[in-house]
Amino acid sequence: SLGSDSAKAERMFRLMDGFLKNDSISLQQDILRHVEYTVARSRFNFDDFEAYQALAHSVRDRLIERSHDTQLYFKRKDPKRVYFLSFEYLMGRSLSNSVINLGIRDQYADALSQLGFEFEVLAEQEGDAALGNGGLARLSACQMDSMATLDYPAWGYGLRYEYGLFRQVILDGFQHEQPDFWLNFGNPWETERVHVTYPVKFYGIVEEENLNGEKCNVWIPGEVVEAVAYDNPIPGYGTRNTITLRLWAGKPSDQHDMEAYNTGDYINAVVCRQKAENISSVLYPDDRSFQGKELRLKQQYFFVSASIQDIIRRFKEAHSNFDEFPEKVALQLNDTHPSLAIAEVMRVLVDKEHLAWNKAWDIACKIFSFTIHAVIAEGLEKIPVDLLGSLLPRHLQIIYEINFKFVEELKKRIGLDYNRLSRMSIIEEGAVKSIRMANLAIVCSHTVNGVSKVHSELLKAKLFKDFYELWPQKFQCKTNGVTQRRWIVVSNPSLCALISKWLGTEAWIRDVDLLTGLRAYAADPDLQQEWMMVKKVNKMRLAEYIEAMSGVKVSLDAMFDVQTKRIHEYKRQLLNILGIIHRYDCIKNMEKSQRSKVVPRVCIIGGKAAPGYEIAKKIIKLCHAVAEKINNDTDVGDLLKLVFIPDYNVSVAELVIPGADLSQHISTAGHEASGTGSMKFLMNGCLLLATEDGSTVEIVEEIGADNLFLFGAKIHEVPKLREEESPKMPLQCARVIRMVRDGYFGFKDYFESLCDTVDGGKDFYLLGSDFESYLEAQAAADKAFADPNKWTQMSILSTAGSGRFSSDRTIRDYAEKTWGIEPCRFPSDG
Ligand code: 6GP
Repeated sequence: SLGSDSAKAERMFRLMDGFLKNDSISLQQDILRHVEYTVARSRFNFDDFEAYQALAHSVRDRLIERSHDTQLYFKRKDPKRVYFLSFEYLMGRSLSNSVINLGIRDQYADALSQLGFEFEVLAEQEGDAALGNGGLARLSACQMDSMATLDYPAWGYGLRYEYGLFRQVILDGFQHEQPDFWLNFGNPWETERVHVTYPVKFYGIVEEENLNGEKCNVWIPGEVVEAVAYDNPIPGYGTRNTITLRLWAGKPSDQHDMEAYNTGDYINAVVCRQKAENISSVLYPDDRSFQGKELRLKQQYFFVSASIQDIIRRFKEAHSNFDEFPEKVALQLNDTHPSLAIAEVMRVLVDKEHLAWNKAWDIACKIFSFTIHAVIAEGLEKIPVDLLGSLLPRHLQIIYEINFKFVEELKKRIGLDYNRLSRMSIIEEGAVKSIRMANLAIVCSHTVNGVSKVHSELLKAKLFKDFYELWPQKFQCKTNGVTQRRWIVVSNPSLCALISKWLGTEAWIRDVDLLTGLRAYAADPDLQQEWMMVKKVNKMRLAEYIEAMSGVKVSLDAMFDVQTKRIHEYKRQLLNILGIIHRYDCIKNMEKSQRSKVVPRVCIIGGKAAPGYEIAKKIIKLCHAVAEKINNDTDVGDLLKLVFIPDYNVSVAELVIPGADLSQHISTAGHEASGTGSMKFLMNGCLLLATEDGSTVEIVEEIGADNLFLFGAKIHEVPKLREEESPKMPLQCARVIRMVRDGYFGFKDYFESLCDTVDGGKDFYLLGSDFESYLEAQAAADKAFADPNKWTQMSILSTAGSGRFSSDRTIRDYAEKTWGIEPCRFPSDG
């Protein structure tokens, strides 16, 4: 016998000879061991991909060790935890980020070189985990990194889609979508937890039963699907803490369908079960347009139900009284997608734990907080009542009950103002009676926040004015941030080294406010020289990539002008393209002698369009048609190039952002809730050309208006401009649209409806109105670029002022002001 638990632990520890070691020999041995026994290739014969797999597994071992320590420690300390519920995460690659956060990148690079491999080359073998669409999803990933680094006791929950965001393939200038079966080559980072599974119920009926004289609702489901956990470790930087992103996948359940098997229709029964597994198979590729689709709703409930069961199980391991629940649990709703969690918590507390309704509601109202990422009401999810009623009959009853009690309470507060009551109701009457998920989330959450100052103000003044007037104390602002670990340290190692050298410390990687220290050297010729060199190296990398992807050779002396983000009318990639046509037209019409004054440009556009978004797809095609014309015009040569970077994703962003001189964030004012791409460009010393929208307003506060190029209508001017009888259409703008309409770039008929959106009488996104001011801002950028020292100084000041836009700041703010949690750091020196 092994005797006591501690003796057992002691012996195991000895058997394992302590924990994994990080010296070069141990790392080499580990990698080879994984080549031989995990990848099952001979250690005398394996290629780069197999080397990457073995390397990833050896890193994973170290992550697992740390995550065990972290979880055990959390368990022992039992702090209040935050559970971050998000339907989407854009994690990208994990290898470089992991070894950097573990602090063993150099050791690995050394070990690999002794084995005859290069770290960077192997890192390129990794595919992206793209379980999300755009800003919201990448924000979740950045926030996980900050939660781990700041030692918060946090869990991320989400769905393990088998197909991530579609791959964008461009054929003849048109976008085509291809499935992203990212698991095809295995995913070395995740661990399947075969024992962590929960049944998730759908359909069926609700019956009233008598339980010890009390009425009680029992939901008899029509379908049960099993959710199984896949754990993904998230290592913090400069700490041993490693938290978990737990993603759920569908598995057939044993609980159901026994009947079918017994009646002999075996094959059909198996096929039917497979359908159930499909719940988690594919990510919806639309950001912000919702459709009341059953599968989408099933996905939402599936992930919410499994997560809540897991959270309650963990709570019950240490507690027996639900009064303590709000002291131990904070639940963060990342947009409306997970807001069924509210009804689910109520169902579990009332129907299963048999708490009184009011008591359960009181608890629910103390644990939920809600972040809104949308600007327009149309962007908010509404679920048809019929759909919800058939899929989740008990939840519909619960939501009706919540709404009934809310409206009764509201009548007492505001009287019988029926317009207002119907605006605020969780149920929307109308052609299709629906549930307003945002209203449900606001009614229950103790805190509601927008993602930038202007967005948070808009929520209070417009979108949720009624709620703000009722509960002003609920409304907060949490300006987004991004993690400097991924967006400087991982993606721009030369800049990282340069910053550390001039600041004399690496401490800014955890304490990003230290970046302001760079301000003192912004005019220093030595720093400027080195800063320019770093940019040059990154531009070289990007130029090579561009040539490989599109065959276009670009000059490193040109200004690299980048707009990469999802394609949306409100983000105005079309304004950018029309501006490029104008630039081309000007060069063509210029005296040859004047051309030497033109600042050469490489315009880079990238991003995906939702598969059903016709106008966005036409914008992509127009970009290619214009590029075709310009890039083949030898008369213009290096003065102007236009390239579209296909399949923009996290790993492409890591290459593009450090190589950009200028980046555009040119949404019609009042439409971008925050914008986080701009923050990544800013950190990398890229100058912004932007409208005063979303987080740009706060960037201006940090770096000053003379360090970026602002233009366009302001938020408060937009409604008035839209009301004008005939929209403003300056001559230059009319002229470039004419060129498109006349077939100058081909595809005349195809582009007609696209041109209509601008000069068809409505110009909803105000391209015409902002056009002249856009050109002026572009001219100012040209002028500044022509003075390299001035430009470099602005660039240094951009990085120096980017500290406020770290997700570390955002997460600390959430932890202190919203979640009420404290750091819980595993006691070790990292
Ligand atoms: C985006 C917003 O459009 C963007 O402005 C913001 O920076 C980002 O969220 C993070 O807050 N929204 C989405 O990606 C989305 O899908 C439902 O919203």
